Amino acid sequence: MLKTVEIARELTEESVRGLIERTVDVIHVPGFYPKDLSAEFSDRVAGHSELEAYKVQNALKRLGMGYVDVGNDDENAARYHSAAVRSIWGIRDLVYPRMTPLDHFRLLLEEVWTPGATIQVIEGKKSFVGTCRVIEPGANMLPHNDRLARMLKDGNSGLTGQIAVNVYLDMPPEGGELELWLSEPTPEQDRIQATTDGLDRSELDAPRLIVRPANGDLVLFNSQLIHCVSPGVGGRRVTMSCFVGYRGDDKPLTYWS
Ligand SMILES: O=C(O)CCC(=O)C(=O)O
Ligand SMILES: [Fe+2]
Repeated sequence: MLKTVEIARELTEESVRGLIERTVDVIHVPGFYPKDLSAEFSDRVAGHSELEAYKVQNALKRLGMGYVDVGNDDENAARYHSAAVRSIWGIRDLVYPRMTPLDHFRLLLEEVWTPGATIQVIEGKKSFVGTCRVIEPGANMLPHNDRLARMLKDGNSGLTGQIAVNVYLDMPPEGGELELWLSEPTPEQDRIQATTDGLDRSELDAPRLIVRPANGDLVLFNSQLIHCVSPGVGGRRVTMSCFVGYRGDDKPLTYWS
């Protein structure tokens, strides 16, 4: 029999550990960021001159290059790292002196996790953190999982767990839900993802858990498990996100985008 789904409503050391151990399926904190500020921040992100389309799917646009866009290319890696901290500052400036939702999250994470939390270093350099994504209505994302080691040349990140963090700033009137399969890809499915955008939905069962966050909500889930976003209807979908890396209960967490 399938176990019941476990939803935590608070960001605590236990709930974070629960995601890693898979005793918690999702952490969903409603009203994490004020609704009025979510609307203002989304407008600034969506109207930003540096908003870039993903190389492969241009209905997905983003502010801040994610490590996923490096794609094992040295020039892209150099571009990613040289812009990393400047991009963090650029996004912070959009609402300064108020806080972005991810800056608030980074502080809370440091406070709840006993050994603390810090920016992930990749190949000796600081990472960017806080990608802002704008997804146009109808855009189709493929089911996938996210695992830093798959993107590294030596295939070794030192992480034993990875969590996806999203703050939902502007949700479409319909669709745009977060779909969670609560299962890991097979080794074959993991391999497929090294060279594609994701998995064929028709080859998977139905998602086990569907989360529909409201504007301002914070959601964390285990990114090593298969997940997807359903196409939005009737409006854009704006989020701010990062990953959190885990390497043991007695080690600091790290974050990057
Ligand atoms: O936007 C979302 O709800 C999830 C996006 C995603 O795939 C991730 O955060 O890893
Ligand atoms: Fe993902």
